[in-house]
Order: sequence, then C-alpha cells, then structure tokens
Amino acid sequence: MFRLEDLGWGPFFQQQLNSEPPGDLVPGRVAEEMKGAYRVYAESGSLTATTAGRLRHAAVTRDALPAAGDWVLVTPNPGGDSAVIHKVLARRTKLSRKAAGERTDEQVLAANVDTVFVVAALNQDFNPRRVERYLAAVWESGARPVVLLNKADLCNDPDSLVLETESVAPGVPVRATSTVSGAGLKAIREHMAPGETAVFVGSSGVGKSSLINALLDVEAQSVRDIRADGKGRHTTTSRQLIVIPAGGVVIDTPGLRELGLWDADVGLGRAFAEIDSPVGGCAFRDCRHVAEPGCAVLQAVDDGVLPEERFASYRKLERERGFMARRQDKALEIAEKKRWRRIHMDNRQRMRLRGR
Ligand SMILES: Nc1nc2c(ncn2[C@@H]2O[C@H](COP(=O)(O)OP(=O)(O)O)[C@@H](O)[C@H]2O)c(=O)[nH]1
Ligand SMILES: [Mg+2]
Ligand SMILES: [Zn+2]
Repeated sequence: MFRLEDLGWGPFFQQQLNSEPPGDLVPGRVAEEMKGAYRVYAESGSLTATTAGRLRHAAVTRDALPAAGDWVLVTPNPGGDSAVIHKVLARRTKLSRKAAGERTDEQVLAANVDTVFVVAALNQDFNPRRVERYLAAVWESGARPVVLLNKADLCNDPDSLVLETESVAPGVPVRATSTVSGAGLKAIREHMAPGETAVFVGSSGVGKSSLINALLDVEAQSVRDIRADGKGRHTTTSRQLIVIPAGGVVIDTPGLRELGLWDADVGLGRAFAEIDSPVGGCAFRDCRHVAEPGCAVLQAVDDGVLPEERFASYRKLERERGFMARRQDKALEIAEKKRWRRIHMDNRQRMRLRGR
C-alpha cells in the first residue's frame, strides 16, 4: 500500500486528472521497467502492469511509452496484483539519452525527477569530461544536478578533485562521498525533500546502489521491510524506484556504458555557462566561437583563461548535439510516414470488411 503523496504525487498531475475524468482508471507510478512489463506502485500496492495496445500503437516514438518515474493511469485487473497501463501523464521533467545502438530513439532514463545525482568514482577512471557530458543532459532535463565524487576513501586528496570538478560544473554543488567512511552522506540528504524524487546516474561500479543503501541505512530499522528483493540489500537490475521513509523517493539506474546526448540545446548552454555567455561578450551576437573575429571565447582560450580541454569538450558535445538534432528531424519524418501508412491500411481493411 502506498500514499500517492509519498510517491511524489502533486498538483501538476492532479490537474491532468481534473481536466479529464479518469473513469475507472487509477493513478500509479512506474517503479521499474522489466522485460515486457512494468512494476507500478498504486494506492492498492505494487502491480505488475503491461501497456494497452492502443497506447503502444499511438506511440510514434519510444519516449511516448512509460519510463521509470512516470505517472500512469491504469485499470487494475480482478485479483488486484496486475494492471493495464492506458495513459502516461505529461511529465514534469525527464532525463533522456540517445538509446544505445544505431537507431535514433530517445530513451527516458527517469521521469518526473527533481534532483539528479551524477555519481563518479575518485579512482583512476575519474574523468571530468564525463561529468560535463552528464551535466549537459541533466540541465536539459529540467531537474537540478548535484555531483557526487564517491569512493573518496580511495583518494589521497579528494578536496583538490572537488575543486577541479567545480571548475567544470558552474552552479552545481559538488560533494565528495564515501559509503566506506560515511563522508558526505548527510550532504546527500540535504538535496532531498519529502515529495521530491532524486535519481542516481553514472557509470557502472561507481557506487550508486551502495549510496542508496547507505541512505536507507541512515534511516530507521523499518526500512528493511521496504526492501522487497528478499535479500536485505538492494541491488539494481533495471531502474528502480524506492520510497525513503523519512520522505522522498529515489530512482536507481543501472550503469550506463555511454550517455549519448539526445536534446541538449538548453543543457549545453548551462553546462558551459562561461562559454555560452562569455563575460566579455563576442562581437557577433550569434557567434559560434569557431573563427569569428572579435570572439571573446577564442580570446579566453588564447589568454589561457579558458582551459583548452574545456573548450574542446564543449566543441565536441556541440557537434554531437547538432548531429543528433539533424538525425531526429529525419527520424521523426520517417516515423510519421509509417504511422500514416498504417492508418491508411487499417482504413482500407475496414472498408473492405464493411463492403462484404
Ligand atoms: N572503496 C569504496 N568502495 C565503494 C564505495 N561505494 C561503493 N563501493 C564499492 O564499489 C562497487 C560497486 O558498487 P555499486 O554500488 O554496486 O555500484 P553501481 O554499479 O554504481 O551501483 C562495490 O564493490 C562497492 O562495495 C566507496 O565509497 N568506497
Ligand atoms: Mg547499481
Ligand atoms: Zn564567440
């Protein structure tokens, strides 16, 4: 049994019900994407749900299907532990990436999140360029980013890496954490609030699940009943939504091998704020900082004020963004054509049946 408020329900979603009476549909939140089904938390409890055929057919693109964190409207089946998803409510925020592989598809990693914890580990794999990439996607999502540099216990000088990371994350809180020493764990709680949702993202093995476990351990004993995997500890197989007893919801994600940018129009500008709107100002308002005369950004690189690696990182992500935007236009065109072809074929079949 769940209270919708504990799961993050609020006016934004309530309004969507008011404008469209749900009939026998009830709201629930997608806790987990499984193979061919979803785990949905509703007032009546945890439900195994499949999508209605109508919803699947109407979904021109993959992002129209439910993702972890989505609020959906379901009809519970008799018996009460399964359900059918009929509608995905409009999202307040969504963290997306380009789906892995060749296809031009948007994969929603988590929907309706308030805070995204970008986790990196302070070991030899640590790479500020990866943090920049994540931040571009997070700023685009509409959620607030927080960077956690985990495994601080393995690092001689975590403070200097915090400073270095802050310099590539303008306006973003950066904290060193360790699930071994307990350092920084309180700081994580400070970025969470009752009714809010946080998601943990980052490469595999950086300690996302461990951090969530540590958060739960800080809480009361009753937490143990909430872990439904039977093993006592929580591990990630797919995206999972967990209600924190003291208030708030967290979504764990499996490690991502790559985070290809999907949309990052706004996100890149915020992740690279000092480049997008340089203090001095470029001579041309639409300067793309390539070879334009009077470019303040190129000047800053020349003067050594803007590190070359940072500028190169911006250029690389900017090219990737432009490439994706062009591919998306093309893919949408193809999807629309397919949809109309299907509608025409359905119609023709209907006419033929009627003619009999
Ligand atoms: N030394 C150290 N190891 C950690 C820390 N956090 C997690 N680990 C270890 O890192 C490994 C991967 O952790 P896990 O939480 O599964 O990472 P995930 O893939 O990001 O969820 C496990 O062996 C953890 O015990 C930490 O703060 N310090
Ligand atoms: Mg994990
Ligand atoms: Zn410029």
